[in-house]
Amino acid sequence: MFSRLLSRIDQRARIPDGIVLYAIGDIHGCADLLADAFDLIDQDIARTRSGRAIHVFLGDYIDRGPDSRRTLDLLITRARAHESVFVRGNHESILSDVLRRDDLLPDWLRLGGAATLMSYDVLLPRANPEAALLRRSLSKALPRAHSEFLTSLRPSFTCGDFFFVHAGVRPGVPLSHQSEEDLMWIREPFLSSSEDFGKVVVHGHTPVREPDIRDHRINIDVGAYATGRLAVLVIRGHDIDIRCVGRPR
Ligand SMILES: [Mn+2]
Repeated sequence: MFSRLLSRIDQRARIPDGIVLYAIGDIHGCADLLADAFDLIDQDIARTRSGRAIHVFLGDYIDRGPDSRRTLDLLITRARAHESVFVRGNHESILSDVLRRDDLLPDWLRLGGAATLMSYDVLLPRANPEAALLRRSLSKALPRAHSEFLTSLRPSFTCGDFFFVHAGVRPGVPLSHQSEEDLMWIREPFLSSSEDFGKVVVHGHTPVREPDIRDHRINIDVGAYATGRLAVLVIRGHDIDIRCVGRPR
């Protein structure tokens, strides 16, 4: 396992004393990297003997990468032993919709859904996959714990001065009035905005070469499925660390 301290910055923003928060961005079926991230977190917890540790996962657990099924297994297992918050990504949203209706299958496959089907041993015909048939096969192949996981996801999570979300927020709209669609999908005008959103927005969804840390937002999606790296953001009081597991750069 490789880990490297990329950044330690002090901001005015903080979380309440006694809490250490671990945030993980877009995993996209990279179960091995997720397991490495858990090792890193376990070492950190053992080393610092932290009081209350909260894991926050920023969504896009599935699709594109090789092992969506095992990723969900790891997340569900982790949550049994650790206080965990699971935010909904646009990929989980599409999968939930695909399980209910047939017209979104082409969209899902374009977004890497075929890798998820394969991880559940659902065969995808080479030409003209019939949506209704695939939907039934997938529903049958999906363990109950996984479908419950998909329905349990939340749009966002707030801790102290931080707002955790999959994609971002719409500038000009209070955090309490954001649409779920924006929280899961937005890129612009969020990414270019220099607005003070009221909290530091911690997000993924738009891959960056290195974690992007600014005063008003932090992007920790380093594109795991394409780069072989996964970032873990650690917040303690007003200290922020970012570490990466996986391939060294
Ligand atoms: Mn996304």
